[in-house]
Amino acid sequence: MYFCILTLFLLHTAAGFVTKNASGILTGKDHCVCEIVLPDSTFPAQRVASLEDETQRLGNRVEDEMQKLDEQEIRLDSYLERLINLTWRLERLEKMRPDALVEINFDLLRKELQDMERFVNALKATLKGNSTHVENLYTEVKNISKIVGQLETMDKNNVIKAQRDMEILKKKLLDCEKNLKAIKMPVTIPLGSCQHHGLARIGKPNIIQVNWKGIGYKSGAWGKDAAWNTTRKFMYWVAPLNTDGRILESVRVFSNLYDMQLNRSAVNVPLAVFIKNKWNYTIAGQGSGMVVHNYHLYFNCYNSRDMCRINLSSFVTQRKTLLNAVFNNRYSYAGASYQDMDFASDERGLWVLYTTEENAGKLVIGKVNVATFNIDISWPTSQYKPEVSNAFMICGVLYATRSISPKQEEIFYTFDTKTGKELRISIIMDKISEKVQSLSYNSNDRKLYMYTEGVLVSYDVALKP
Ligand SMILES: *[C@@H]1O[C@H](CO)[C@@H](O)[C@H](O)[C@H]1NC(C)=O
Ligand SMILES: *[C@@H]1O[C@H](CO)[C@@H](O)[C@H](O)[C@H]1NC(C)=O
Ligand SMILES: *[C@@H]1O[C@H](CO)[C@@H](O)[C@H](O)[C@H]1NC(C)=O
Ligand SMILES: *[C@@H]1O[C@H](CO)[C@@H](O)[C@H](O)[C@H]1NC(C)=O
Ligand SMILES: *[C@@H]1O[C@H](CO)[C@@H](O)[C@H](O)[C@H]1NC(C)=O
Ligand SMILES: *[C@@H]1O[C@H](CO)[C@@H](O)[C@H](O)[C@H]1NC(C)=O
Ligand SMILES: *[C@@H]1O[C@H](CO)[C@@H](O)[C@H](O)[C@H]1NC(C)=O
Ligand SMILES: CC(=O)N[C@H]1CO[C@H](CO)[C@@H](O)[C@@H]1O
Repeated sequence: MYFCILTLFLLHTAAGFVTKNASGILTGKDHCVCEIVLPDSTFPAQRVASLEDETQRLGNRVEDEMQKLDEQEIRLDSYLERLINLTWRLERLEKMRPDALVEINFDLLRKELQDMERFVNALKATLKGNSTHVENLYTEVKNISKIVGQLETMDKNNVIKAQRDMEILKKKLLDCEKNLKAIKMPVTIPLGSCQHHGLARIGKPNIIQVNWKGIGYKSGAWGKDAAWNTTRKFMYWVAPLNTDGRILESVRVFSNLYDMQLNRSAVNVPLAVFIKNKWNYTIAGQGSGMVVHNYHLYFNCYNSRDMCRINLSSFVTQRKTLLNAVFNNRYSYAGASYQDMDFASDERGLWVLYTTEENAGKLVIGKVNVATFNIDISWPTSQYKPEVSNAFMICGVLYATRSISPKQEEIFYTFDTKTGKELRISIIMDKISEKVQSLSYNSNDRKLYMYTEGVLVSYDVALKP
C-alpha cells in the first residue's frame, strides 16, 4: 500500500471528493489522497510514484518559493523569470507524457533537474544564508535527481506499466486538486483591486445556456456590464451574430439572470434596419469582439475600420475610425472570423485589441478614452494575432489564449501595459466546444464570459495574492 499526497500546499477545505478504481482509490476530505496497490512488489514502482509526485511537487514548490520571495520583497526578477520558465517547461513535460508514454525521457528530465539545481544554487548564493526554504528546495532537487538515477537502472517495461497506472491516478489527483483550488481560493483580493500578481488559474466551465437565437448561431458574445463598479451590475447582454459569423443585427439586454434564462422582458437593441425590403447595415456590428461598458455596447462597425458604440438606453450611436486598424477578416483570431477588433474592459478601463499592416498582424493593445472615444495610447506586441484564439484584459495585462485540444484552451501569453513586458505562461482552461468565438473578463464579479459554438459559458478567475 502506498500513499501519495500531491496537494501539500493547498489543504484544509471541506470539499468531499471520492473516486474508486480497481488499481487505486482516491479519497480524502481536506486534501487529495490516493491509495494505490501496486502490481509488482519486486519492482520498485514506489520510486516511480515518488518521482511522479516529486516532479509535480517541485513545480508547486517553485511557485511557493516565488510567492515567499515576493512576500519578502526580495528583488530577484531574473531568477524568478527563469524559475517561471522552468516551471512552464516542466508542466509541458508533464503534459507531453500521457501520449508520449513510450518511455520516460530520462535525459530530458535529468537536464531539467540539472537546470533546476543550478537555478536554486544561484538563488542560494544571492540570498546569502537567509534562505531556509531555498535550502529545503535544494535538498529536494538533489533527492529527486538521485531517484532518477536509480530508476534508470531498472527494467523500463515495468516502469512503464507501473507508470501508466500512476498516470491515471495522477490525473484524477490533479483534477481533484484543481477543483479544491478553485473552491478553496479565498477572496483575499478585493474586487476591483489590482494589488495582486496576475492570473493564478481558471475554474471549471459553468454552462449557462444556448444563446437566444438558438444553437445554430455559432458566433457571438455575451456578458454583463463590464465597466468597473457600473451601476448596472445585474444586467446581461447576448449578441449572436448571423449564421455567416460576420454580421451583428441586434442585441438582447436582460435586466437579470432569471429573465435571460426565461428569454423574457428583454430590450431588443436593433443595429441593422430593414427598410424597403433591404437591410441597412450602416451601424450593424461585425465580428464577435463586442463588450458592454457603462451601458454602451462597443463593437466593430460593419465593413469598416470604425469603432462603434451604442447607448443601450437611448440607442444613440457614435463611430470613430481606429487609425491603421486592419478590418474585414484580415488577421482575425484563430477559429473566429471577422474579429478584427476585440474590445476588453477591466479594472483600468476600456481597451481594444486589434492589429495593423504596419505591425504585420501582431496584436496591438489600444487604450480607449471613453470620454473622447479616441485611442489615447497603444502598445504593439510581438504576438501574431492569428495564432491567438482569443484574449482578455485584467488590470491592464493582456492574456491571450490558444487551443491545445478540442477540450482545452491554454492561456499562454501575457503583455503588461504598465511595464511593456511580455511573458509566456501556461494556464489551462477546460472548454465545452472546440472553437471560442469570444472571451472577456468582468472585474465586477471576477469572471470570464465565453461564447463557444452558440453556448454561453462562464468561468471563475483566481488571482495570485
Ligand atoms: C531573513 O529575512 C527575513 C525577511 O526579510 C527577516 O525578517 C529575517 O530577520 C532574516 N533572517 C536572518 C537570519 O537574516
Ligand atoms: C528523498 O526521497 C525519499 C523517497 O521519496 C524520501 O523517503 C526522503 O524523505 C527524501 N529525502 C528528503 C531529504 O527529501
Ligand atoms: C427569445 O425571444 C426572441 C424574441 O421574442 C425570439 O425571437 C427567440 O426565438 C426566443 N428564443 C428562444 C430560445 O425561445
Ligand atoms: C467606483 O469605484 C471608485 C474606486 O474604485 C470609487 O471612487 C467610486 O465612488 C465608485 N463609484 C460607484 C458608482 O460606486
Ligand atoms: C442607412 O442608415 C443610415 C443611418 O443609420 C442612414 O444614414 C443611411 O442613409 C441609410 N442608407 C440607406 C441606403 O438607406
Ligand atoms: C445614454 O442614454 C440615457 C437615456 O437617454 C442617458 O440618460 C445617458 O446619459 C446616456 N449616456 C451617455 C453616456 O450619453
Ligand atoms: C525558457 O528558457 C529557454 C532557455 O533559456 C528559452 O529557449 C525559451 O524560449 C524560454 N521559454 C519561454 C516561454 O520564455
Ligand atoms: C472501476 C473503474 O473505474 N475501473 C477503471 C480503473 O482504471 C483502469 C485503468 O487502469 C480502467 O481500465 C478501469 O476501467
